Amino acid sequence: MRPSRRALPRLSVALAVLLMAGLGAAAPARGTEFPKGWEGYHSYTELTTEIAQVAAAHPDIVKLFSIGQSYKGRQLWAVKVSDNVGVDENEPEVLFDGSHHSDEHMGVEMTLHIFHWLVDGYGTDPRITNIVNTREIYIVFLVNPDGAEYDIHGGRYWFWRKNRQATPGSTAIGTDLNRNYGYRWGLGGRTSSNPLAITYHGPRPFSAPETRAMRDFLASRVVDGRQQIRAAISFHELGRLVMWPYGYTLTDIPADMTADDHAALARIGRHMATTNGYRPEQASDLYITRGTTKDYEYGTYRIFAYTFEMSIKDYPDDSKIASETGRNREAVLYLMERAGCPYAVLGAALRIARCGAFDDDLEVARGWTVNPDGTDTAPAAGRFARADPAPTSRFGSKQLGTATSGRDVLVTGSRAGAKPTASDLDGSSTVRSAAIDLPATSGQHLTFRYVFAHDAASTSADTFKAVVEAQDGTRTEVFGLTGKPVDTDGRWRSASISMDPWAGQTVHLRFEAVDGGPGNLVEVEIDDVRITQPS
Ligand code: 3K0
Ligand code: CA
Ligand code: ZN
Ligand code: CA
Repeated sequence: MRPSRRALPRLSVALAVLLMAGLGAAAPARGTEFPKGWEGYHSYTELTTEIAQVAAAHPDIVKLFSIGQSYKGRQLWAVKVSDNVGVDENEPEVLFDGSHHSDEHMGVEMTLHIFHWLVDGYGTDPRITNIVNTREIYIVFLVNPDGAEYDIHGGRYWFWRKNRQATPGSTAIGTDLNRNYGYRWGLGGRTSSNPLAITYHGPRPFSAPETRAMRDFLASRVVDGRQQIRAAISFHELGRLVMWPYGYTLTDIPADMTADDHAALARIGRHMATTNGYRPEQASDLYITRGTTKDYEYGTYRIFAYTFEMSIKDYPDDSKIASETGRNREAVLYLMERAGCPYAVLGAALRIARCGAFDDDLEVARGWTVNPDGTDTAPAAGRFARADPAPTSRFGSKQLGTATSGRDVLVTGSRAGAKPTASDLDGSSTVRSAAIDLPATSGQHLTFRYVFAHDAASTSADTFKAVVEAQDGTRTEVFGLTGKPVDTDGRWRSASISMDPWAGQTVHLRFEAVDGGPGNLVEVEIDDVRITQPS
């Protein structure tokens, strides 16, 4: 829909045709089939054939690719579905994945159904058409194909959950892919370091090729420093649950989650559960886990990530595929629609504040560059960094140990050190944001929270500025404070600046702090940098 940003590395039509031809050649005459009565489920070969056919029939909105290979060398097939599918447009992205656990075959049927809803509804169903035109939807159909094939070999089920990877120093096979992600990977609850266990977390985070492929795919969706994927569902079985992060802790809002995120995650999760009849809950309410997909997606990128546990029991045949996938249709469409602004479910004020051209609670990396011009004079320990600030005090509190959201802020000299001046600024430091595309509409405001604290030895040589850098490099100071010889304690304050002069432009934000005298103390902290929606 919106102007193109950059061309994606994509499979050319010719390459896609070659790929499909190659698949045909490599596939056995008859692939592994599901046990009798379950033939309606898709084996890996059937899945491969079907997604290639559907992709070939809809080249205008589907791009077929592989995010990598399984341990046994199977392609991990994925599609992108969107208008102008060959272009990486500036549209909110959504990710669906199926069957990290290979005996949870309904996940594959779910991702296939989502694919069909999108391509079949495009151009006929206005709601689907709108979603495809305004979103970029990624589907990874089957994260664990080796396990899935193993699970059905020989005409019976083997109840195989893990991948089929050899474990160093053990005869045991397989890692639980939903314990192998690298966010707070470790032990806790139903997570095991025993290679024999069905919840074996692997010898180290991302030891499995399948989770590495997911990790690398997620990383590839960071454009201009910012993760493009806003929402995700990982489909599992069983129990009919909608679960949001975190799984690693029973705490509802731990330090690595903001209150706004928790409220929106739970609100969206509860709404989805009203549409499919599932039970909504924080993942750890089921049991504690570490290294799961959604903990990684939210923890690393602040993706609104959910696990759906499908099905109410192990079904005796394939007759429940249509109803079990169909009951998630509304939830899936709803999440794709919410991905444009998840915070909007919390009301208009949050929608305006948090869904403009820029929104950074500083909790994860979003493309700030320290010392962008190479001219900073502050020592490394005194420069801006995104960090959990240590409190400092000298004649009252100076650097505050709290953030206005979550845990982290942009701060000069985040550590307290042995004495208050130990990690002092003592020079100049600058941070520059990633590129920000401002819509051509008036009423957008740059807002941020800040602390500017100094001791009584401060002079007008101590400064804190916000600067807008225009496309042509022109820099305009839009906010500035200077020091005075008065002891000034730290306090979180708010700034709001009109961005009307730059509407329609691509800009960078800069924050510049200068400590003009080595004898004094200057502390600067910044949190919740936003450009509001147009009024
Ligand atoms: O992702 C999660 O929230 C964890 C739940 C998941 C698991 O990995 O233990 N349940 S399942 O194994 O029964 N699909
Ligand atoms: Ca598009
Ligand atoms: Zn599962
Ligand atoms: Ca923060």
